[in-house]
Amino acid sequence: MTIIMEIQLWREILDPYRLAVEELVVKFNHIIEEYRNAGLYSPIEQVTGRVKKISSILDKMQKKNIAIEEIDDRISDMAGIRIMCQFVEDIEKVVEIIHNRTDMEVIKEKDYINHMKESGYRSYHMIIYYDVYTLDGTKRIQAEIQIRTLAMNFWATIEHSLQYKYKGNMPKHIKEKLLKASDAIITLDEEMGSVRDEIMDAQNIFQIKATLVSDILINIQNLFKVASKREVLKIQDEFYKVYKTENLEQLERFSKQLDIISEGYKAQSLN
Ligand code: 0O2
Repeated sequence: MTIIMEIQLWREILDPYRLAVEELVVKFNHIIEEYRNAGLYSPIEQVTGRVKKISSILDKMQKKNIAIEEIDDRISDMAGIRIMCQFVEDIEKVVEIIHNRTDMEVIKEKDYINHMKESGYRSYHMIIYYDVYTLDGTKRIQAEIQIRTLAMNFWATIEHSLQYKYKGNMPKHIKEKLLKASDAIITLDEEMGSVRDEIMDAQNIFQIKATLVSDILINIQNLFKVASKREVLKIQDEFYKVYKTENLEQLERFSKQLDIISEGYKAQSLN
């Protein structure tokens, strides 16, 4: 009986956090989509979220002497969001985006990028207030957002597993290896940062091309409904020829011409 009551209690406690994590992941993914749809480079590469495991909550309660009624206030990472960026420079852009939002109120920040932890850990942490709407009304909860590069994330994931393995007693030689690896991550991020503009250009071109091809194919498909099959096949052949040239400007020109043809058919069908 008590077990069932406790399970229900945990579900009640965790439900708003689950909702917050789901909503926040959707919102950050939408930011990525907005950038890409506009043909722009997204400072966010990837987003993940999790609700803290009950066992980890229990560990923290024990470690910090926190009572169950206090966990909403005293455990700020019950809802955790992780934002991965390609480059270190992107992190400050993401921090700015979060500051400018009215649905997320920043209450605490920790800059472990410029102030690396002794372990070698690097990441930018933000604690926010976020409102979720439940049957019981609005609940203002805390969520932790960790922002880091893909390389920093690689390091932190491995180091976290080792911390778990050695439970606070990590051998000195492993600690040293991790610090060395952390240095290598700093160098890697710096090297990547120095070719950032070129990488961004390449990715933008890829995105623009992908959007153009998708627009053209949808347009051709729609033309099948209104134009003669022969004409559409001719347009399709033309598209393949232009596509093979790998020339973005030609592809853009073709897309514009196709728009004009489609508009013509639309006008005809309205008359
Ligand atoms: P888990 O298992 O990831 O949930 P504070 O009470 O604010 O003084 P706290 O809560 O430790 O101290 O805050 P901090 O330092 O901002 O750390 C919050 C989270 O950042 C940690 O959560 C980790 O996820 C991550 N983190 C911090 N330091 C390290 C580190 O040295 N290595 C790795 N891999 N991650 C780190 P938890 O609850 O400690 O752990």
